[in-house]
Amino acid sequence: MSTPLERWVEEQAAHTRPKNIHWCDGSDAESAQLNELMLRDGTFTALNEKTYPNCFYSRSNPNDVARTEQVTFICSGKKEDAGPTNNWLSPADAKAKVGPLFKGCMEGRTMYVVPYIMGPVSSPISKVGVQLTDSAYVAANMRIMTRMGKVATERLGSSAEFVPGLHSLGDVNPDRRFICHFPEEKLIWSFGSGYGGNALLGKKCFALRIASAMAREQGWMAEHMLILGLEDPAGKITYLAAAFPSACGKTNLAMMVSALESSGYKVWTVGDDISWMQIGPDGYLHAINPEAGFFGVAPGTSAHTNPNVMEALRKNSIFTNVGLTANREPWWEGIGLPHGDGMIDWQGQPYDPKVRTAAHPNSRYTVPAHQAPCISKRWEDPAGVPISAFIFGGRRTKTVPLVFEAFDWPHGVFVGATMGSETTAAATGAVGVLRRDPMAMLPFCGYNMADYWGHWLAMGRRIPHPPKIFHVNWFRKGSDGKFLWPGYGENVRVLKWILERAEGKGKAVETPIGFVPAPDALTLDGLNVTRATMEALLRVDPAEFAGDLDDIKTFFDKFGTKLPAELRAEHAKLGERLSRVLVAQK
Ligand code: OXD
Ligand code: MN
Repeated sequence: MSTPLERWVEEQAAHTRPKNIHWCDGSDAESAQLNELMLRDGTFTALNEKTYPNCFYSRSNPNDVARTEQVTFICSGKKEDAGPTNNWLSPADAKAKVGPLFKGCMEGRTMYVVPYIMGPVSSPISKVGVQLTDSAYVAANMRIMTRMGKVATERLGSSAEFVPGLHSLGDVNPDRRFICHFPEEKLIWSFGSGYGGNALLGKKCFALRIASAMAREQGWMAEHMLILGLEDPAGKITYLAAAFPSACGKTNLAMMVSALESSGYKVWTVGDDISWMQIGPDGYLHAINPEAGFFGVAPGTSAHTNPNVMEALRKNSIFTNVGLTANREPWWEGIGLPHGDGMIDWQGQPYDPKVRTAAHPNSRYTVPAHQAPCISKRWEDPAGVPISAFIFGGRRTKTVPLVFEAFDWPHGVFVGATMGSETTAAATGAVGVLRRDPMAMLPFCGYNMADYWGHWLAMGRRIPHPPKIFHVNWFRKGSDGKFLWPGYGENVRVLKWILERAEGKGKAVETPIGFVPAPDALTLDGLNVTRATMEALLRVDPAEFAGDLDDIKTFFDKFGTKLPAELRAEHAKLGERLSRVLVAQK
C-alpha cells in the first residue's frame, strides 16, 4: 500500500515527467553529492576552502532576483476571501492556466522530493511540508532553511498531513512565472522562478501565506516576525517578536550585538523572519521559529552591522548574486572589506562600478541558524518561547517617532494595521515609495487582510497574557537628510525601554499616538546623540500625523464592510486625540 505522499509524488511525476526522482534524506553524503553535481553543471562555484569551507557561490538569471508580487496569487474559491491586497485567481482558473506549464516541464531533469519540517523536530507547533522541485539549488537551500529529509519523512509517516508544494524552474521566463497558493486545499504551485522567496516554498509560501490561513482556522498566529530574547543583568530573558517589512533590518536586529552588553543586556536570537505562535498552558503566546536557517540580504551586512551573522556564514553557506573576488570570497557593497583586483560581479562580468554594483541589492546568504554565536539556547524549544511584547516597525524618514507604545491591544492592532514603510529592493518595483504594509504581512497574508485583522482582534480577546504592542522607527531623518538614530547595536536601548514597559515599569509620556519614552527614560550612556536629536527622534507632531489620517482612511476603505468596526473606531479615536491637541495648540 502506498502512502498519501507516495501517491501524490507519483501523480505529479506523471504530469511533469522527470527523468529521475530523488527522495532527499537530508544526509551529509547527499548534500555533498548535490553540491558536486552543481559544481559540475556550473550552478555552484566553490568558495575559498580555507576561509569559507563548504561554501558555495551562485548566480541566478538576472530576471529572477527578488520576489515577484505581481505574479503571486491567492487562489481562494471566492475573490473576497483573497481581499483587495492580494492578486486573485480562482482555483479552477489558476489550474487551467498554470497546470499546462507543469506538463512535461521536468523532462530530462531530476525531480527532488524534499520533505521538510517547519519548526523544531518534536514541537507540536511544527508542521510538515513536501516540496517537489527540479532545482538542485532549491533543494540545497531547503536543506539549510528547514529540517529536511529523513526527519520529516519520519514525522510524517503514512499521514496525509503535509502541505504539498510543486515547483519547477520551467524556462525561468518572467512571462511564465506564477506563484500560486490554494489556501483552502493547502497547496502551493510555483513555476518559473528559482529565487528564494518564490522557490523555497517552506518560507513565504507555506510558513506565511498558507500558514496564516491555517492559523486563522485553528486559532493561532503565523507572522512575519523575528523572535529575540533580551537578557537583563539578573540573567532573566524576556522574549520579543518584531514585524518589519522586507529589508528593514530584521536579521540585523534579531542578531544584534547589544551596545549595553557591558551593563548586562544581551540579545539572543530565536528567529529572524517568521514566528508561529500558539497560546501556551501558562496563558502566554508561545513562539517558535519555523525555519532552520537565515536567508538574509547581503549588502550592508558587515562586522559593524551584524558581526554575528558574519561569523556564522564562514562555513556551510550559500551566497547568491553577490560579487566574487579573485580570492574566491563573496563580496558585497557595505561588507567593509577590500575586494582586491579581479572581482566578478553578480552577472558574472568583471566588476565595474560604473556599470553595476558588485552584488545585486537583494543578493542573499543562506546560513544554518545554529552556526550563529548569538543563537538562543531555546531556539529549538518544542514549547516555544513566551512572548512579552510585539514590535512593529517601518522605514519612515519623517513623522514617526523612534518608539511608542500602543494604549491597549485593539489600538496595537490598529498601529500594526496602519504601519507604513518606504519600499526596498526585496521585491521588484519602485524603491522608496511609502506603502502601507500591515504587520509587514502585505505580501504574505494568505487571505483577506480585513479578516486577518479580525483574527488579531479575536486572538487579543483569547490570550490571557497578551504581549504589549510597540512601534519603532530606526529610520527617521533630520532636516540635513541624515539618519537621526545610529541603529544597529544601539537599538538595544529602545528594546530595554520596551522590556521595562512590558514589566509595568519604564517612564513614559502620553501622546495622541501612544506612549513615548519620558525624556530621561532611555538609557543613553556612552551614546553620542545630542538632546536636540533625541527630542527630534521622539517628537510627535500632531499636524504631521493628522496628514496620515486621510491616507489611512483611503486604505481602510478598500476593505469595505469587511473592515472590523474596532479599527474604524480606533481611526476615529486617533483623529479625536489629534484634533484635541491641535485645538489646544492654537
Ligand atoms: C525575506 C523577505 O526574504 O521578506 O525575508 O523578502
Ligand atoms: Mn521576510
